[in-house]
Amino acid sequence: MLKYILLIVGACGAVALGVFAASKIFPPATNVVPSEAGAPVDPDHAQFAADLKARAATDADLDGLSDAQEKQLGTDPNKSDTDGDGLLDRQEVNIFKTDPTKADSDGDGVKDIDEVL
Ligand SMILES: [Ca+2]
Ligand SMILES: [Ca+2]
Ligand SMILES: [Ca+2]
Repeated sequence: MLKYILLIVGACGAVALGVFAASKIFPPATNVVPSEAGAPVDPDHAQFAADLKARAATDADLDGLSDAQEKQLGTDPNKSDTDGDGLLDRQEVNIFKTDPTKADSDGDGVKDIDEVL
């Protein structure tokens, strides 16, 4: 009986030693961040996702105009292209100076995107 107990204790010791050795040979990766699902993800991706989430808190449609700016401008804070003309709200306001609520700002029958590009 003692022989079997010693055999079991010896086997457990060998396994413990093996696990210890493996942890020294293959240390846990330090450059990965566990995802919500438990799978490791690229830290750059994790940072990008965190930045995007932070940005979405103030710019729901991620069009580059904050929800507050969109409220002031009369554009849809949940739609990146309020008038559906193919130009983002931010592009119309900051770059092309067209009306982000009208697909044809000057009413000449030609859509803004065809006039500015
Ligand atoms: Ca927005
Ligand atoms: Ca918008
Ligand atoms: Ca537009």
